[in-house]
Amino acid sequence: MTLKTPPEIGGMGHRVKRREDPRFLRGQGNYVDDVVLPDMLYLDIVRSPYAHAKIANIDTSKALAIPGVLAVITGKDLEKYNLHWMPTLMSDTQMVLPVEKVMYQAQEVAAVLATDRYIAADGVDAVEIDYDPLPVVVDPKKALEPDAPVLRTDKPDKKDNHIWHWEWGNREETDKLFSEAEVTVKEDIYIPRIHVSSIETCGCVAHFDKVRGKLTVWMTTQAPHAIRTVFALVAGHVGLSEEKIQIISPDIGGGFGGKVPVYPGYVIAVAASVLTGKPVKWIEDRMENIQADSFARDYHITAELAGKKDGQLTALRIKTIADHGYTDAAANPSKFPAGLFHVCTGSYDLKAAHVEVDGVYTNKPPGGIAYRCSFRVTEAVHTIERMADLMAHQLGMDAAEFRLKNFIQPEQFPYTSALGWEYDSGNYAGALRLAMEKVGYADLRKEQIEKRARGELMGVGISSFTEIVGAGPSKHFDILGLKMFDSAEIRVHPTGKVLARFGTKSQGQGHETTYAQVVAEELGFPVDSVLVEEGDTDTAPYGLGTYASRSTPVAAAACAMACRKIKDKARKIAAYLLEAHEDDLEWEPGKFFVKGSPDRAKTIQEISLAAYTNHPPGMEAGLEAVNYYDPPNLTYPFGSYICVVDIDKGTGEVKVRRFVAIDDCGNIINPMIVEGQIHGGLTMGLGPALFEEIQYDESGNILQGSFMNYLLPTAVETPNWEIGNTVTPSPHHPLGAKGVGESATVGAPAAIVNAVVDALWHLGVRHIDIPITPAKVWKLLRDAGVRE
Ligand code: MCN
Ligand code: CUN
Repeated sequence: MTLKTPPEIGGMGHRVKRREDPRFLRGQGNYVDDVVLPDMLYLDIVRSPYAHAKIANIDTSKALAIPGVLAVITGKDLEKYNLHWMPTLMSDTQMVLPVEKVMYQAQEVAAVLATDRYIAADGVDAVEIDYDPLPVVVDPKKALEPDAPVLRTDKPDKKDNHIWHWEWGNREETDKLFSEAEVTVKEDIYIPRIHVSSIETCGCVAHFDKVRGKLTVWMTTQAPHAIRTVFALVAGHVGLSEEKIQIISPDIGGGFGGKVPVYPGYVIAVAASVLTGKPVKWIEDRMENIQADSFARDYHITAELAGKKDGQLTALRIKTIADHGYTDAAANPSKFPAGLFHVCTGSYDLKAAHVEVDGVYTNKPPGGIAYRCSFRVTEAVHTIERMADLMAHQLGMDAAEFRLKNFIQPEQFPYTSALGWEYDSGNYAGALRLAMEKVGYADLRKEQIEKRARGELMGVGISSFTEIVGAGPSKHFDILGLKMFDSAEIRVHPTGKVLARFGTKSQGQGHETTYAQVVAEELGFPVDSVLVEEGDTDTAPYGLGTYASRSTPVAAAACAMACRKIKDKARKIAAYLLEAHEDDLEWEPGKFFVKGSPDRAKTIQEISLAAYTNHPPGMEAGLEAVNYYDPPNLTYPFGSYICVVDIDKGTGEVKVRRFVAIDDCGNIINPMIVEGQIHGGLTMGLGPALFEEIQYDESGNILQGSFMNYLLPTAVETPNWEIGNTVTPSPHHPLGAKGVGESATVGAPAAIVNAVVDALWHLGVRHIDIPITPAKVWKLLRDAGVRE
């Protein structure tokens, strides 16, 4: 990309250092737990040891006897205000605190309010609860059997554990193509339950000012405005009205989707503050975070792919059972119960496809999206990239050659996929070819043949993914009815400095830097003179927040559009000051000048001052603009990843020797930030591929409830990421940019699995579910008769 602005201005394409980092590096960030208010009380939560049990009795007397414990809040207390249940983002219902029974291990059962955090914790230990255990359902397939205990007894009409059935695509045409197919492959793929492990856990400080009737909540949320509206809708009847609710999302220590949902702790803290009139702080500990907050994935997929003997793909058919835990609390756009799973045709030009998903209740924590994936796209990508590899291997074709044969070609864009998405732009072969060149693909294949002859296990795996981000166009995308636009409000001060506010909320992505770069690009103000603010609902314009890599596709677009309104007005002011006609003015970053006489110019700073001191008669004073951007389409970033693995025959350990990642997110605002996003994203793809999984035993006990047994990759396990990029601008985005925040996490796991299966294919291995642990590989090797 050619740069339009000089480094002193620092518009798009400049590697501007992150302006937020000095405060983070010096420990001067302002996170929710840094908020300390006078007379603040602390809340801690009593959690259920059982996965399914009736609550026979709650005895709070011993807890209340502890000096400093002020109250123990139970479901019965909230029931009086009809606040014991709340709606989920998918219009299901979720308990704030239970009145009758608990539905998963670690569920909130009661809350202790005390003068000190440690006293609150002592209070939690002293609450005595009698439970009558009930039969537990952990396996979603068993949950669907006719004799399975019905879990949601709170829903009088519910006679089973089936939540919804959703299907998409052309079933008849797909079935027909399958019946005519020369080759088909079929595989069961389980994508296990995993958990976001952001450095900062969830929490809030709720402060209800009884005199002013105003509720302020500092909260770890990715979507402050939507939360404000939800609070007003849910608690309007107890007097919380939207103009008197202020949600402040201060610095956030990682979101990754886990800070989209409303957790009971937030609601209880708010209720406790409304009741006492004092500020109440609630901060989860690490184990509460991993055991009770929203999970990701947990998709049991059966996929089939059809094609011809020459390798031409024709059709895809998928059936999925989605384990949602005890309530469907996924944070999907309302119309899409399985998120954007129907982007599962990926980068391939298929004739038809059909996908079915059934949502199921089990005795597990609720959720269904979080972990750096815009609404089930990781599941979709994993499935199609595994299936494509399976088909290539089955046909004895090279996996790269097979992909190149089936890719949607550059001239086919805008391309309508077999499942109805309109892909905006792409050059899939370009990205794959670059990755092959960078990794030295042909040589690796030779090396593999030699090694195999020597009995060594080496594999090369490809993932050529298509992402779908930037929700979304209002005709299809809403959350609880709120259309998924986003916003920018830009004010230029008289001295030529800028305040820019957004409806999104950075959790580490660097918005304070990149949005300033967009302002610099559009208006020529140096990045350093642009202050970016987000996350305070009293000041920021209404927006739907940051998740699904939507900030660049939606809010950065709003920023560009608002800047263009300002520029139109600036041009008029400049024309007035220069006594020239508007049409005779030309723009170069930072100034307007009269065509042909470059020294007759007015800088944007001079124009800013004039907007308040010497503006044209009849024109409104000031220089500011707001834009609410409704994107015409989503953006479809893509990439090709190639992973090389070596497998230890003795231990079954998989070593990622090389990993080349070529990404394309259209035009780039800040290459350094994008590289950081990809490095982090790749590591969050490596984790689920090799280490991370949350399992439950038959009684519903969580088996990976702490970092002792939930493995996260550290620097030791993480390979050297070799990254690169191509640039295929988005034709509909004002800056030509696409989102990038999740691409690497979405695309990486399939490359790793494909590499491992490639290394073991000759031993009869066809598929391995993630995480690919040494134990799984060791067993496959021993079953295949491989000796150390
Ligand atoms: N960017 C850019 N040029 C582009 C695209 C993006 O310079 N063409 C920059 C953006 O301006 C922004 C960053 O890259 O500074 C990410 O942009 P984008 O892809 O629009 O994603 P969001 O800002 O909406 O961030 C959300 C995304 C998601 S959904 C998860 S999950 C995730 C991710 O970001 N969570 C993160 N990356 C994270 N990074 C950190 N540090 N912490 C998290 O919680
Ligand atoms: Cu679902 S992880 Mo990101 O969309 O916040």
